[in-house]
Amino acid sequence: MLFLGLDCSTQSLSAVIVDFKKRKPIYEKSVIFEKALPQYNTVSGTLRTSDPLVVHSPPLMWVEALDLLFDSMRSDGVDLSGILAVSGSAQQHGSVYCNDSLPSALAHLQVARHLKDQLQGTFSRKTSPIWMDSSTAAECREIRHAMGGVHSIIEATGSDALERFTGPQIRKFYKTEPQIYRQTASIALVSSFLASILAGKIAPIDWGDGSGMNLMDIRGKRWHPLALEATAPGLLEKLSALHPSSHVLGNVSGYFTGKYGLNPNALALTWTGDNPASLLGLGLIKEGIVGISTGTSFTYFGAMRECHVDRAGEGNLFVSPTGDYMPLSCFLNGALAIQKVRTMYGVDWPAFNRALETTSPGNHGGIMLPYFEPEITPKILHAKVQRSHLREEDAASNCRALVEAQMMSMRLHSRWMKFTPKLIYATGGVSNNPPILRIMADVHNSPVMRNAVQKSTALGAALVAAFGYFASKGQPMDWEELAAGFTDPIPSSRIDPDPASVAIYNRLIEQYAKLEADRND
Ligand code: XUL
Repeated sequence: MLFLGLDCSTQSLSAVIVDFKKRKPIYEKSVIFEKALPQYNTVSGTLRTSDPLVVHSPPLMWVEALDLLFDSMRSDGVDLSGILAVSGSAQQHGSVYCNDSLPSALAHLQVARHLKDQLQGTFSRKTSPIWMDSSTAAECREIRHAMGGVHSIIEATGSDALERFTGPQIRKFYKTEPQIYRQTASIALVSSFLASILAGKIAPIDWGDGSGMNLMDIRGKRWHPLALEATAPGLLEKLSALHPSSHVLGNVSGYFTGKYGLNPNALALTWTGDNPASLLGLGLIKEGIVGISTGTSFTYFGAMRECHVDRAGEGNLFVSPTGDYMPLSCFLNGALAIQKVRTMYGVDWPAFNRALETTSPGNHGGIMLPYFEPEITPKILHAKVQRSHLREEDAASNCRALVEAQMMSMRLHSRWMKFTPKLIYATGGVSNNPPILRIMADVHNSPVMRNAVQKSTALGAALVAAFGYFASKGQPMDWEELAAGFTDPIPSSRIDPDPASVAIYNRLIEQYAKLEADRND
């Protein structure tokens, strides 16, 4: 019994196939956008302009990547005919704008032609604003005001009006290009757009990714009329319906069966956001364990039964794929900031790790505020790196200062969740890097463990596919029973906090908090 999970992140499109009977992934593959699709001229999957606040991606690149990924699964000899259901996840908040030719183009995809040639005419906007875009401060203010202020919008949608969220981005588009906004027939999330291609028809938006829009009633799980009105006129007609993450859309499009040999009876499901999928892919179904994802952004999250929002407005509350809640804090200067420091000091990964191993916890008081890009948490609109008791030319200390800052910032800005982590599951980009996990364990004063599957988001999506499949056959499964065995951490990966280092960080974090509070933006 095979299930396929896809994940479209900022930098790549990945696939994980799980064998449900054996309870393990049997295949993983990624297409890296910058490498495999250089013709889109992206930097790590993103398009930049002279304004550092504006960050978009070309949606056609994601479309072309789908063909490349299925093509490489085929050339790897994967027998796609055994797959029973497909779901996926994608970077959250990004939006895709299409004209009224999309439904017919999706319904008539021809096997003999590439997806990109058949879908390129369907976009009303050639680029998609993504989660790294922070150019909508004015629109956030307007939406927040129209919804009755910061507390009202947080209570209504689970988050303050935030620059990267879809509603403020849609409002900016409506204000700057009203004509094209009017001509736009449908606005999708990256997740629902890609789900539409797999299903051959416009897909709903799931509750998990829908919570990252400032448009969904976080408790009622339906579009919030006041939020729609505060965002742009006629918006409801452009959005698809909201559904649970494991909603079955029908069978996969004939394009994928005819071209790549997917089974015509394979089910296509709704897709969700990468963070909600990751929650599941780490097995965080009940409250207790914290997940830290170390992708392009670093995120800190867990499962929560009650709907408990961050009244200070920094963190976000999403619906989890299980229907419970998921509090999350997102830090933009994650893996890309590490990449920047490595480039700046000319250190490869082994040298970066050596730098962490040869410097001491607390860095002799050397602290960095690591805003290489505008930051989401805390909100920093202008990129600026600040150092305290840290010489810029000291490469090794700067490597350590960066990772310590990332971990201390996470600890500080996740206090609202009221979780004291007893155990952290680390996943994503840099989580196979023990010196980074050592700092994570010591700063958070918690054991850290890793899973065997690096691609926990795509794994989560494959589990959503399995859940939807069994439910559709009238054999619904409990989420814990479903995830059991897939998400167990590797026992030998456990790193326990070192009490002496924990004591150092308990002091250093106060200095870090002060430096952050006193920063001059
Ligand atoms: C979460 C967020 C990021 C993206 C990255 O709110 O903005 O984690 O989902 O893909």
